[in-house]
Amino acid sequence: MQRINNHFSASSLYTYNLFTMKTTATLFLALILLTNCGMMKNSAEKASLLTPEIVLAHLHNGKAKKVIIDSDTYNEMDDQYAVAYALGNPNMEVISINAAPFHNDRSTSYEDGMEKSYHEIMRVLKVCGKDKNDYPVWKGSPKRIGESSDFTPVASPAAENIIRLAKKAKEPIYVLCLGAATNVASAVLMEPSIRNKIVVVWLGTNFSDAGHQGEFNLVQDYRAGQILLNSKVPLILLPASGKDNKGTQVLSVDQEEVKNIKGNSNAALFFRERLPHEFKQTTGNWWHILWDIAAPGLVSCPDAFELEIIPSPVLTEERNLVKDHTRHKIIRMKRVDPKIIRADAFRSISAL
Ligand SMILES: [Ca+2]
Repeated sequence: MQRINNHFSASSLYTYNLFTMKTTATLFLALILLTNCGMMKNSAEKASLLTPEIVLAHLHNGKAKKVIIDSDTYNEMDDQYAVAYALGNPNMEVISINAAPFHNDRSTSYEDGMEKSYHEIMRVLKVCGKDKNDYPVWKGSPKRIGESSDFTPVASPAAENIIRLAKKAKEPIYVLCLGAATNVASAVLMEPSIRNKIVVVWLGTNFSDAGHQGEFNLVQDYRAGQILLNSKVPLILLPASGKDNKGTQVLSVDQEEVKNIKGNSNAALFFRERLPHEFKQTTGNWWHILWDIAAPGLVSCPDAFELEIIPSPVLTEERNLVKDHTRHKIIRMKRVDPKIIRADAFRSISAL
């Protein structure tokens, strides 16, 4: 398994001894799995036993992780790279892929965005020499949780897939949420006990110093974002941008960088030439930000990230992110080394 030295070791914000964390995490994970067999079924309102410290230790344990990808794949050109990155990477095992809703100028409605994402996932799988028999693909919600005012979950094959896989998991599953959090938040509302089995990695929000929360994935389903931050589900937040911190926006690529995808496989040709060319026709240049590769990047190369444990911020009805030190804790990315993640992504895609 590939290991990369801790790029941020000198300035890392969390000071826990990793050896102690790993030992503690192993014991706690065993306890969690035992208690899940019985009494925890009746304690849905309790917080997850997967504390941020245990999640950090598990993330850094050097073992391959099981992941579910939940992706608004057609909305941009970064989800496709993120999916291929995960498929070609030895540090994770993709156990299924969900289509998420979105509505922008590439869709006529949230349902249309979800349907187009479903077909885009199929296109990416085909390009990578795979199909539904290799990786189950599920349709997600046709609408937002935010279309009702009372936080009502939206049942979908994708949400039910998360619940089904989480219930039988023997190790935490990382749910890589690359778009609106509708499917994931619905799954947590429908079956709160999965909070002991999943870790949600969400590309959502901006850093609070960016002020008003206009981040795309959050705006797509604001209620779903509120649910993730309120539900006590284990959460690793990957913000897009901030005033003094660029967040995942540092993951830009240009025509020269994309040439680091090597070989002449269908996947290599698609991601080095065809997909950037498709977007060049609409944007006029090759330069692009691949925000979503941050999520598989975190699972594959956690040492390339500077992470901090913070009280889960409150998303107000006025769409501001407000600190509240009385709240439960989550993990948030402070900084990522884009060179490490780009290199790992392109190496993984080259291996397809
Ligand atoms: Ca996305």
